[in-house]
Amino acid sequence: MQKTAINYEKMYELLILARKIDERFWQLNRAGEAPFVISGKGHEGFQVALAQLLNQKIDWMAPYYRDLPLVLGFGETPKSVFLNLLSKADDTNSGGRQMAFHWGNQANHILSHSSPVTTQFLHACGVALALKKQGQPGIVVTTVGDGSTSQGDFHEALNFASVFNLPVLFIIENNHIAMSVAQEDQYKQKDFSGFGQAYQIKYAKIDGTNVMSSYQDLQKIIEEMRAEPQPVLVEADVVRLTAHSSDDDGSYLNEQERNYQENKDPVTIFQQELLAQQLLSQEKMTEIEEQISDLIDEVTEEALAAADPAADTLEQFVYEEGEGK
Ligand SMILES: Cc1ncc(C[n+]2csc(CCOP(=O)(O)OP(=O)(O)O)c2C)c(N)n1
Repeated sequence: MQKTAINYEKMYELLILARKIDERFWQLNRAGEAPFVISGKGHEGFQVALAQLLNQKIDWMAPYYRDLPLVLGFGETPKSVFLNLLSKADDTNSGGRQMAFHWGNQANHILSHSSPVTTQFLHACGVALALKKQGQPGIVVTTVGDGSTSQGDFHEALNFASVFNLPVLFIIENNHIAMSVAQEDQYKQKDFSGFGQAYQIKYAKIDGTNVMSSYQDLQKIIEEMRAEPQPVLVEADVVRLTAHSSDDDGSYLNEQERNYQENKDPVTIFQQELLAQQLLSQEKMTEIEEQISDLIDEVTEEALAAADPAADTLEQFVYEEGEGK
């Protein structure tokens, strides 16, 4: 199969778009406009690569709350994620019903997810089973944090996908902390390869802070999954560059932990590699950054001015509508 050229500019645009949206979200939170922010800052590297490798026409996604870059790369627009943040009437995810960062958009093949962590792993299996039964192509990508591997759903999903040989790409975004609980207090293994072995699923560990190496690694995995449908477990090593959410201050991390994380910022790593390999010039990067900043200013204003859901629509989009339902 002929390989398409890697579009570094597109990946840089998505990376900067996600990072700058995230920064604006925090500003809106601190300004009292957005009640809650949970951030993918530090998780962006592999997501930007993965978004390029998926085919939205046939693939599906069951993401979790740190996946802003992934959903932006899978059809969500800057405006739609701002409307979601602010629970506005025209929020295409849920009309302002779902908690912010619980994306879901059938038209974009993005499953709405529940707040109990890891439920999306089982939903992904359901979609993959349907694809398989209907003889449709496509893979399902689902993501989760490392602490969430303690949930039963994680193990049920891996076992089910293994037994039924379902094309699910399970991704653990390992930022080595679950809220304020350190890795060593959550699980004993050094990595998650043992789960691959236990459930007889291929396992790969990738540097999720590095766009370029993530692209190479994920490309190979996805090509194999398309050639021969099968589940794969990927552990993406990432960093969490913020507190767990806007509701805590991250003071449980010591200085050494914070320094380590800041040195693994995916934006800096990608910028350095693009420049070193002369794939994008400093001028081009600055131009992209300025354009995106302008776009975000525009979209922020539009989203803030957008209408809130009307009270008499309260019961819409929550339960199936119609008589007797
Ligand atoms: C079943 C369940 N238990 C607890 C919570 C509260 N909670 C939300 S996020 C979170 C931490 C999850 O940590 P991890 O899986 O490592 O993901 P991260 O936030 O680090 O990306 C917890 C405990 C929840 N949403 N669902």
